[in-house]
Amino acid sequence: MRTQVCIIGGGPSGLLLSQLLHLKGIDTVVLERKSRDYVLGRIRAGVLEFGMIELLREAGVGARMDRQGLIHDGAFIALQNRGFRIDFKKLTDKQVMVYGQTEVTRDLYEARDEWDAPTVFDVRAVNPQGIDTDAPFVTYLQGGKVHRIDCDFVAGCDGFHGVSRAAIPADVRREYERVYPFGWLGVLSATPPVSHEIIYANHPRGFALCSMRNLNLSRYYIQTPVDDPLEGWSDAAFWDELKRRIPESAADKIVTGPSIEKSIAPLRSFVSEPMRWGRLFLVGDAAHIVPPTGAKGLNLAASDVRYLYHGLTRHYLDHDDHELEQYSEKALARVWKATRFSWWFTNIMHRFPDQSEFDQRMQETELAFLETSRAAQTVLAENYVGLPY
Ligand code: RFL
Ligand code: PHB
Repeated sequence: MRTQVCIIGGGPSGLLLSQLLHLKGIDTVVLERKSRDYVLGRIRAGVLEFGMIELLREAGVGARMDRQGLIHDGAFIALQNRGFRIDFKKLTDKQVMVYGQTEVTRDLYEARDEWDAPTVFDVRAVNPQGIDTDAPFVTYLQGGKVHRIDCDFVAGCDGFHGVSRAAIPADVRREYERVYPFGWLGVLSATPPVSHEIIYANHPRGFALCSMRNLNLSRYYIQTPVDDPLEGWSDAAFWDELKRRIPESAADKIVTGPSIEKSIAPLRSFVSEPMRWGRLFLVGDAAHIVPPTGAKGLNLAASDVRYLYHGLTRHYLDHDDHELEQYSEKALARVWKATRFSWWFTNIMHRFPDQSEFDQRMQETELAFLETSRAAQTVLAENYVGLPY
């Protein structure tokens, strides 16, 4: 088989890139290791930056999002029984939208159904080859047979555990990593959210987050030790712990219910450079991971997609490779800024096991400064709604 751009990974990055290129008449094939149902069953991100919202509209998949997504003008920072609000709208004139990654992915798969887009599920042993030549190709196993796709470019959209990043020679690649000594235990429940805006709670017992997917679906998280077994967390234990970490006014009115999904996610910051090697381009989690505190992971994937989509469009439609050549540099500049923001927000909101009294005072002072300084709040808001592309 032959295509113009072979896309490894059918998560949000791969699907959005394929959809945007299709609208410009550029052919793609998407190879996905799992089934469609498995991909749609993963509960992940919930907050879309305004830039991603616009990109989804441009891709022709914004209709349901515009009907069902919840526009948020701000968010709360809770400090035990006190707190303050960051008003994104007032400070930046921009807003974010709460619309789950699951829904974004569903909209993208449904859009693919309309043009019979080539998607190969349940692939094994995916191997990008010849990426430093003019004739790259990707081989994979399916149904016990080896298949080969010849292409002009390979887009590695296969997430943190994918194969694409490792196709860049080790002596070229530089990886930067910080692993945090805690995880997030997340629960999804079919209950009305406790607050109409997201609450980020700093508490001596650990961080907690109250979020949502829609007006009858809540998403809550609590910081847990990184090696905590999930089996130790009954629904009752989760709700008890969450209530202890959020302000009493919220704890008193929270509606609890059985968990529909419960999982623990480790927290890490990770950046791999460069994001391009020959004819291979890394996109999204394949190249970088941020802790979820700033809600940046999916949004960064979208900004990578946008840079690559513009580069490939210029290549095919205008025979101009300038943007493609700048892909890695441009994407990484934005990635590092979001990495900084997510690291900072994680540091000020969580309890670290080795936190000294000095570290604790610094954290309290960061929060006190944020509470009282309009400039500090503007910095947070500017990053939260999304830095310019
Ligand atoms: P994905 O979603 O991991 O998709 C990669 C796809 O590639 C497939 N794959 C392969 N396919 C073929 N061959 C191989 N060898 C393959 N290896 C893997 C996988 O099956 C998968 O389908 O990466 P992508 O597309 O770059 O998207 C990135 C986002 O999923 C991720 O950044 C966000 O979910 C991060 N994230 C959040 N981001 C936000 O912007 N806002 C949030 O509020 C937010 N909350 C979160 C999050 C991530 C979380 N977890 C569990 C990691 C909350 C959580 C709890
Ligand atoms: C979510 O709703 O899953 C969510 C919201 C905000 C975050 C992270 C996750 O910072």
